[in-house]
Amino acid sequence: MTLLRASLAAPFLLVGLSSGCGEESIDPLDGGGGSSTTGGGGEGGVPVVLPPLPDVEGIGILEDDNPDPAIVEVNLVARPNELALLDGPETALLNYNDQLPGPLLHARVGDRVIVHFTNELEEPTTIHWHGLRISDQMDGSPMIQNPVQPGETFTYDFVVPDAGTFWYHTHLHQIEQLERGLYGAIVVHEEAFPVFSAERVFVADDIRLDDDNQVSPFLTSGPDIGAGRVGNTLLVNGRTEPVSLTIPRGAIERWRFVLSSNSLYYGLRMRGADARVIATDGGLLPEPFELDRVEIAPGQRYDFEVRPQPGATEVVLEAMIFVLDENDQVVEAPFELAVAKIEGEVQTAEPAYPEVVHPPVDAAPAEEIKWALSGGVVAGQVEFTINGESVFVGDDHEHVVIDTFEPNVPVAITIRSNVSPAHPFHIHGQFFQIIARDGEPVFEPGLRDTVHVRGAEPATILSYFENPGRWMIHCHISEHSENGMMADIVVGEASAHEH
Ligand SMILES: [Cu+2]
Repeated sequence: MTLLRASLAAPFLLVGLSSGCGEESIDPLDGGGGSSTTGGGGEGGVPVVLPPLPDVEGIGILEDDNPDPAIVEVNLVARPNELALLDGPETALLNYNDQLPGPLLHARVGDRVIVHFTNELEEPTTIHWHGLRISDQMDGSPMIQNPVQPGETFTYDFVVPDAGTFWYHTHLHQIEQLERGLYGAIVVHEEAFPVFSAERVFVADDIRLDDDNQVSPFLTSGPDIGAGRVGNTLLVNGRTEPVSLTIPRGAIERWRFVLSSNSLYYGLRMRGADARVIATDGGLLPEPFELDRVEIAPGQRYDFEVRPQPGATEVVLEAMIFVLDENDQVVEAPFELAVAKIEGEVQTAEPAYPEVVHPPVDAAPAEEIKWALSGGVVAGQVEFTINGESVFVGDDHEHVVIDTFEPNVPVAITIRSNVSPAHPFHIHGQFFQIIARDGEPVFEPGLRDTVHVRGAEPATILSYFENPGRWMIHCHISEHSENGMMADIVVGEASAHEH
């Protein structure tokens, strides 16, 4: 059982926000960041120093080696590692900086992030910064970046344009590299971030271990390919036990949740707390909403505002997951992910949320297109497709651009599947909003970079394609993407550097 640092029992002190950097609206069309060291500027242009970033508890943080407050400069090493996940033998994994998940990349919107990456694996790899709308040259796409070979280094260098909860992970040989642990979380704080009594991050995953606690062999046919490999052991922040912590009465906390699983999706719910969804993949919502339960697909994120209920003794975050019961029937069962004992008391000021405006979803789309997800067996090999195209990433990968978009023009895309139970479908470098399922409008507020396309229920998304470049689109189930359910789109002018 992992025990996180207990919350402060003393009354929480609000970090002073200077008047020069109070509420700011977020321009959804402004991809740029600007310096984070100074706020709006006081009288006579005197720079206003922004408050330090709050602690984010739950995962060790990447050490920032750069004294410039506007630059986060870190070192990441991917290499084989062994960790004690269960009693008995340690599990052979692949990790970033020998941690599972990899260490937390923590920045403020507008910061420049420099990652000195070293590949100490015995195979090539890249790092994808899932959800960051950065340059396609830094996106970790093996279609653009030459994969980093064993023993080689690469420097990722970009400005983070959006605040929110994101994650990073390998984008090569993903079936095995991702399952073995090459992923980590990213937290980017708003310039004038709402202040909570605590912030926590939870990264949930599952892994399939054999009787010797080793990662089970990877199968090339059957349900692992059809529906995606599912583990037999749940992991939260790299542990097989629910996260154990304490939360004081009167607390108002921000819980950031990343689902890094391969194909397992959760119904998330909370007991003992008044919880609201305050952010999705693309950051804070214009209007938080309350939940009994929210659905989360692989690759997606939610931020919750959590307030312990007056009569409760604990706050429990749990996942409803479909499992097989003893009669081999599919049933939904609850799994505790985090248990917070309510201890002590604090007084917490109401968090001041910045004004957030999302691109309108009621605008008539300039274009309505369809992406058909399909698959079959071709010459004895499973092959998944998008609009009939099958793209493989590997040593002799192909380049297939299935669509080209004008930047900042709304396009509605209906994604339909006729193969496999579901596809968590990810678009690199862009945000979109989910506007309909099976042709019916839905209430799924917030910016997304990943949409769960469930079988026989087409999902319609609306995107403004605000970030020019050449971008991958793919199912986030590794067995699907690596067997062809992957393609590229181009927004604006095609990238100058491709190979
Ligand atoms: Cu899929």
